[in-house]
Amino acid sequence: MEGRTAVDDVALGREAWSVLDANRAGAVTVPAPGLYPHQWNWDSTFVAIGVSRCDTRRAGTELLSLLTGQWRTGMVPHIVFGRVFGRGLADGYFPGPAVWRSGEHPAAPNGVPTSGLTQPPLHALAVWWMWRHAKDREEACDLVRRLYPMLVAQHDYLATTRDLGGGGLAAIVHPWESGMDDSPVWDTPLDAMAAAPGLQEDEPFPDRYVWLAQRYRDSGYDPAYLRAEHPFAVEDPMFNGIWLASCQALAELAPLAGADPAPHQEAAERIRAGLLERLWGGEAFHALDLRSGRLNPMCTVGGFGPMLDPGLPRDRVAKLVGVLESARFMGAAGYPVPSCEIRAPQFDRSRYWRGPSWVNTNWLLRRAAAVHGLDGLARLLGVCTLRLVRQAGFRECFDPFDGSGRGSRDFSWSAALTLDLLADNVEG
Ligand code: 2M8
Repeated sequence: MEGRTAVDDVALGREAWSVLDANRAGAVTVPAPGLYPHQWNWDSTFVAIGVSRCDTRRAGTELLSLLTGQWRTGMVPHIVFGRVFGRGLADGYFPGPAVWRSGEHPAAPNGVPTSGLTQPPLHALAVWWMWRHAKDREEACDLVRRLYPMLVAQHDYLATTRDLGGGGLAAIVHPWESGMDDSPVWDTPLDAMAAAPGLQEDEPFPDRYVWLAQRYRDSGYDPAYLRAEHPFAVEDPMFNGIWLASCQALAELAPLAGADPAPHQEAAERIRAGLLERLWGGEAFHALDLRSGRLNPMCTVGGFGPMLDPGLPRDRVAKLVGVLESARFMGAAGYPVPSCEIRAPQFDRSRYWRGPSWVNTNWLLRRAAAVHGLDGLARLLGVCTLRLVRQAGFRECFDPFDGSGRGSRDFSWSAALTLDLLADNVEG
């Protein structure tokens, strides 16, 4: 499903639905059956956002099934393994359940194998999106009431176990938790880790990733180990910008669940203060390596995450938009938004998260532009994203210069978020 010259909106929407149906196994939509045959955390939130435009029940089912993997600590794992697409649990994706061994942990759900890491907490925003767009209000309110306590537990986990820096932000403890796995932002902390006992200095990156996950597992997924010893602890602006937006969403949903919105508003304020005090680098937000105490100088698409906050001061928004629209990002890309600034030596137009444009980050930046009333920018991001999928298909990511597709074909979040853009009639 690619390489077509032009497709009208109705046909494009039909193609998106058929991709989502083909990638669905029971209640779960997997990212891409060949490469990622299980349920992934933030992928399912993007799927829920897209399908909620006309199928509230399917959006709710997607999120509820992801949350069957939630640990009693509140942690929502980045992969929930299942017997899908005819594969056994053991012979599909690596690292699979045998590496994570979630079944041995007392806080993990019984009988639902998961990873031991999390991913960006977009869930509450996805539930708010579903509620906002639902035609059947009663059905949507029921879903909100069911999901609300799980979302609160997730946020509590981040605010306690993951505030490793003590500044109100959540730290990620593995690049996989960022969702932007191979971003050059992780190169420095991963290089610093090379001196750790038990790791070969010239260990290739994929093995370092597995080694890091295994170290955390071998600690018994222990919060005290994370705080004191784990070699990778980074405060990431996209992860925390998404968390902030989800706190605001929870505050809006609280009355539907008969709960008090104030704690979520206060949490959002704490995260905003943390972002401004700890991650602002003068013209964009940067990742803070808690082990070295240094802000990473790289400017990537993740640095725009805090723009999801409508309360971000206007001078900061103006600076961020200046960088985003410059030749460092959108200004020199035919098919924005590149995942890494173009002038950086680490920029690579074809390698995952080191240059290509992605539908999900475009969607997040479009949402960020919209919350600040930047209608022209929001429209441009919507139009450019639809141009990508019209020309190259629902690919996993795209070359930012010529728009050609990269990675998996028929990728779920690219299809789902296309449905969301079409529902807004961005080209109309
Ligand atoms: C990619 O990440 C997985 C590990 O979680 C991988 O590289 O194997 C990332 O693009 C991530 O954002 C995404 O959630 C996942 C599944 O689509 O693939």
